[in-house]
Amino acid sequence: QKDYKLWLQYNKVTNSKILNEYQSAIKGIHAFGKSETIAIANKELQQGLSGLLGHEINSSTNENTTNTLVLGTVNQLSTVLQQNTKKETASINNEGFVIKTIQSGNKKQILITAKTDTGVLYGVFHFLKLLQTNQSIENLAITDSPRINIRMLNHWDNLDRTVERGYAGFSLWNWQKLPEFIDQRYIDYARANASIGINGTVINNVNANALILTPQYLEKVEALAKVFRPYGIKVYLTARFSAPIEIGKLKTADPYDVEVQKWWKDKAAEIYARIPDFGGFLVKANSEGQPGPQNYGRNHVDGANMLADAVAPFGGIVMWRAFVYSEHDADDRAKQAYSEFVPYDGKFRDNVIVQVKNGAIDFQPREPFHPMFGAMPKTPLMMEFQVTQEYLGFSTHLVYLPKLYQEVLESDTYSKGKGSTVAKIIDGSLDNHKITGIAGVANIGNDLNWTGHPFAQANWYGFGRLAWNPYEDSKTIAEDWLRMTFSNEEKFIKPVKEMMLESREAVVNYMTPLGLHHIMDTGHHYGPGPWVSNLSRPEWNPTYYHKADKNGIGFDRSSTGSNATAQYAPEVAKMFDNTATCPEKDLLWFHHLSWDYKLKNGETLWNSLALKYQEGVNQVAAMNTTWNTMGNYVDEVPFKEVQMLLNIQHKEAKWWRDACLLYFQQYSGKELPKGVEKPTQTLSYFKSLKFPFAPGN
Ligand code: BDP
Repeated sequence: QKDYKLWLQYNKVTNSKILNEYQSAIKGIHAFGKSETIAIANKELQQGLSGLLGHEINSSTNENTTNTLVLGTVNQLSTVLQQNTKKETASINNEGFVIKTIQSGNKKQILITAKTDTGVLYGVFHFLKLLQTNQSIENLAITDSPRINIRMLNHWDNLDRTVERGYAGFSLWNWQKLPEFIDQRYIDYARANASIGINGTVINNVNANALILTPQYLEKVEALAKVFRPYGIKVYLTARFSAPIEIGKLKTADPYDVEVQKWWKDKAAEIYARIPDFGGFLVKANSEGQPGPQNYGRNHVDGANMLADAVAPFGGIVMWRAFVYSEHDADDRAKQAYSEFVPYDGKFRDNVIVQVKNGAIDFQPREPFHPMFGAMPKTPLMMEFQVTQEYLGFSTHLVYLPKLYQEVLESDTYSKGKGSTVAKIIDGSLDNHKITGIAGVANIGNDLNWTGHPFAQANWYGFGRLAWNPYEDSKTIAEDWLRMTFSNEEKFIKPVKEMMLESREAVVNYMTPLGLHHIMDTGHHYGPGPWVSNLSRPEWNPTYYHKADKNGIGFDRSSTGSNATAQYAPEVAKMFDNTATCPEKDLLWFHHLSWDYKLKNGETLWNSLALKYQEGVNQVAAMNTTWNTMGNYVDEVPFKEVQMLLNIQHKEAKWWRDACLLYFQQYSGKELPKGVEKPTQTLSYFKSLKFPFAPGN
C-alpha cells in the first residue's frame, strides 16, 4: 500500500524539464566512508533517485567523475573537497549538513557533507526533498543545522501493545517476539524519523510499568536501540518512580534513601552496559496517580536530581514532566504546574530538563502558551506537543497540527522583553541553555498507513520539521508534505494546502470556540460533553471549565478571578487580563462574560459563539468540497479514505455544534441567530450517547 511509504514516495518526476535537469546533473554516486549510517545514506540515495529519475544510478562512481553526487563526513573527504567547504562546515553543528555544488574546470559535482555520519544522512534526505518538491539543483549552497538538540517522539505505548490515546492501531513494538525478531517496521520507523531529523524516542508510556527496567525487557529495548542507532536515534525510557519497590524489592522509593539511590545507580549502569548511548529517563511523577517523591515528603527537585545523578556518569539526562495538578488545590488547575515548579528554578542538576506541555491545561484545540515558558530562566524547559489527537477528533478528523505548534512557538512570553518567543526559550537561545529539547506524543501505531488518517502523517512530518527548526512556517511544511506525499501539481497543492491550513481553526470553531476548553466527553474525550459534572475531582468536569450559567460563560482567570493571568510576564498578563486587549480567540479562557457581552464585530457573545460553531461546520463542508475534486491527483485508497473521513468529520462537527449550542442555550435563554442551522436532535439525545469502547483510553 502506497501510504505506508509516507512522505518518502519517490515518484518519478513528471515535469520533463525538471526531470532532464536532474538526470543530467546526477549520473553517479560516490560515498566516502564505510559506516552503517553512510551505507544507509547511500542506499537511500539509490532508492530515491531510481524512483525520482526513473532509472538506477551507479553507486560506486569514481570520486572525480563529473556529475557525481559525493557524500561523506568532512574528515573522510579528499583534501580538495575539504578545502572547498571549509567555511560552510565551520558554520554547522554536529548534526548539521552542507549541500554544495562544486565546479572545477569542466567538472561539476554536488557534495553532501557534515561533521557526523548522521549529519550526512540528514543532508541526503534534504537533498532528496529538493527533488521530491521539484526545486532546482543547479547551484546549491545549503547549510543547515537543527536548532534544538533533543527532537523526540514520546510513545504512550503499554507493554500489552495498547496505546494510551493512540488511534492508529496497536503499538509498533512487538515485545513478545523481541529481541530475536526484528520487525521490518522498526527499520522503516527509524528511517522515516531520520528523514525529518528526529533523534530520540521514548518507547513506553509515561504512565509507566516498572517491568520495562527488568533484564527481560531491557534485552528487548537493547535490540530496538541497535536498530535505531545507525539512523541517529537514541532510545529513552520512562522510569516508574516506585520501581525500586516493585522490581527491586526495596521497602521504599524515597529519593533520600541511600539504598534507593544505589538501586538507581546500579540500574543506570546495567542499562548503559547494554545500551552505551541510552538517552535517559522521562518521568511522570505525582501526577494522576503516578508515584513520585511527594509520596515521601520530598519534592520534584529531590526526585529529578536523584535520577539525574544516576545517569550523569554515562552522559544521560532526565526529562521531568511538569504535567501536575493536585487534588487538594483545585481552584484553578491552569495555575498548578507553575505554582509547583517555578519556585525550583535553578535547583535542578545540569542534566535535568523539565518537560512542559504547550498549554497549562491539556492539549486542547487551542490554549494560550503555558506560563512556565519564560518563568524559569535558570532551568532548561522542553516543549511537549501532542501529535496524537486526543482532544481533536482522534484519527478521524483532519486537523493539520503544525499550525497549532507554530502559534505556540511564536507566542511572545516577554520574559526578557519583546521578542522573547517560546521558540527562543526552548531552543535555549534566550537563556543560553546547553540542553534543549522538544517532544511530540506520537500518533503512530500499527495501522497500515501508520497514523490512521492519511493526513495525520503530516502531523508527524510537521512535528519533525518544527523540532528541527521551530521558526519554520507551517505553510511551507504543508506544501512540502503534499508534494512529497501526493503530487507536485499546482492545481492540487494550492487548494489542498489551504484546506490543511484552515483545518485547525475549523476544529477550534466546531469544538471550543472563543477560548472554551475541556468540554469533551469524559474519559475518552471523544465528542462533546459540556454537561458532564459528576466526576469525583472538580477539575475533571467540563462544567468546571466553561462555568456557563444564567449570567454568562467562561473561566475568570483574570485578576478578579483566579488571577492565573499574573503568572505571565507583566506585558502579557496585562493583555490577557483586560477584556479589551485579550485576543478574542482566548476570551473565555480568561474571562467569564455575560451572554450579551459585545464582541469586536458588534455581535453579542451568544450570537458570536453560535456563529463560530456554525463556521466550523461550514469549514468542514468546504474541506469536503475541495477534496472531492482531487481524485485525479491522489491514489484511490487514500483518496477514498480521506473522503469517508471528511464525511464523518462533517457529521461530527454538526454533532459538536448542536450538542454544545443546545446545552449552552439552556443558560443563555436566547434564540439561535440567523445563519445557524437548527439542531435536528434534542439535548437529551446527545446526552444519552455513550461510547464504551472508544479507543485509546
Ligand atoms: C492526558 C491524557 C492522559 C495522559 C496525561 C499525561 O488524558 O492519558 O496520561 O495527559 O500527559 O492528556 O500524563
